[in-house]
Amino acid sequence: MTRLIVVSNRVTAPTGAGGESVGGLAMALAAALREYSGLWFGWSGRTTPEFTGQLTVQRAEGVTLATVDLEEADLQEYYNGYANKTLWPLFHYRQDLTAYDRSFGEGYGRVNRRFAETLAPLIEADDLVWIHDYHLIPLARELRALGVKNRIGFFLHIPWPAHQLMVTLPGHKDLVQALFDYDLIGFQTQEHVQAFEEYVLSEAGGTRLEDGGMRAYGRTARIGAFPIGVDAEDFAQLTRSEAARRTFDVMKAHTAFRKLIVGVDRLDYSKGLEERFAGFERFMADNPDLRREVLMLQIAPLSRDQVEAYQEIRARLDALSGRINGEYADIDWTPVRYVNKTYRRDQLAGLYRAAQVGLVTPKRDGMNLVAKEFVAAQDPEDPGVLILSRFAGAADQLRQALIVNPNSPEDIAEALKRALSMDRDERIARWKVLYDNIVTEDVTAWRDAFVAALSGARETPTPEDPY
Ligand code: ADQ
Repeated sequence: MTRLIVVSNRVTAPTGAGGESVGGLAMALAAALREYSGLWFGWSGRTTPEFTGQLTVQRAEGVTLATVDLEEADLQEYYNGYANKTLWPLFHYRQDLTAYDRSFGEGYGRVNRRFAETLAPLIEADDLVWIHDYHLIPLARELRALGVKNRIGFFLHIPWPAHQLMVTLPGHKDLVQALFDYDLIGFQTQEHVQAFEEYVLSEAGGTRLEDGGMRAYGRTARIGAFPIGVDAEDFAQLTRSEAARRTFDVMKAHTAFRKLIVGVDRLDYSKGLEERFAGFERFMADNPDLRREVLMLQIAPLSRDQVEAYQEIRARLDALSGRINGEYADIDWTPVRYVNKTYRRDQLAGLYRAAQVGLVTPKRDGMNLVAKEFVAAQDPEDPGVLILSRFAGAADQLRQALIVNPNSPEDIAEALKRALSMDRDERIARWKVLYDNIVTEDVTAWRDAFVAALSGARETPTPEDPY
């Protein structure tokens, strides 16, 4: 039987439906792995003084996890460095925050080699190998160098940037060339596919093939858009859980039945949180009569807090939320509730359900699963309204949301006003289409589409393309 081997930077033990939420990628992968006998390989999250390549293997919730520890220098250069100070900001259009430190590139190459050396002995002849995200772009190349001939697919969870931005990265050619050691390269949206193809056509002298593939650097790879989804029906079901109901009741009591606007994001500069706060502030300034009827709850757990840019955005958001409350709060009402905590999935479901508006306004986002979770959690008889950035990959599918430009506080303020006054018929009509979409294009559909494309890739190896 064909096994599936999933590889991602970080392996996090999946938990039950009501357990601690561990981020979009982890939830999606756990769901994918449960149905295949296979394993999930990646970093343990721990560091050791020296890299040993020692594997830790464990079973959790029907999934086999194989992890390896990294050195402190690996963590600094590969994870905090090349992944999160170079590729993440650049791919999210923040050239101003992008660091081009050569040692980061070296650490990135080293960790990908170490991953390959530890993983290669675990791979059996018929296994499909599915590698995830920007941390591991060169992994297929390293595996090929060790003789691995299996089908290997890559999925990028974040945007692929426009050609003109990509070429600002020193070493961009090498990075793209490394992608051609995969049989299948998957992106979140058609826009990312096009940006990638444009790069390959103009920078690598590549050609488009009739079957949706491309040829470049003497290799052929299939390329496609595979928009990731959520476990929509399961998430909808969670709203009926005990914890969700309790959270719902607490929110209703604490908001004193004011209308609740909710945002849930990792604290990250790509999520547009400053502009979102500014948009809410503008709404308050423009609508003195509506002001005291609403309350905004922004949940933003800290992430990557060893990276300076994340410390800076945190300080700015602390100041901004304080300023808005200082200006508008009263003895019995605080307009902004800003919380840096992580919640369980069932609690989040209850929170989303208690909200009249879901405010999802990233400046750039590969997909954005929060938008889909918000839709999943709504009451079909009385759903809330989703306000969604046009720069989230999810905007391609969720067209019945109120689509905004996240750079414009005025745009956000107007959408808030419209959402808060939208009548029930319109809310239901919009929500129905959104819900149908997230149920049809859920996480299982995503996995099946990718795995089917990977299985079908390279049906007939040629002498020029032996693997
Ligand atoms: P992220 O940038 O992490 O993911 P997103 O897709 O929104 O963004 O996923 C975040 C996940 O974390 C959601 O499942 C959410 O419920 C959870 N989460 C956020 N805040 C939380 C909190 N306070 N408590 C508990 N859970 C919380 C990356 C890309 C995205 C892409 C995903 C999946 O940046 O664009 O959609 O991968 O491909």
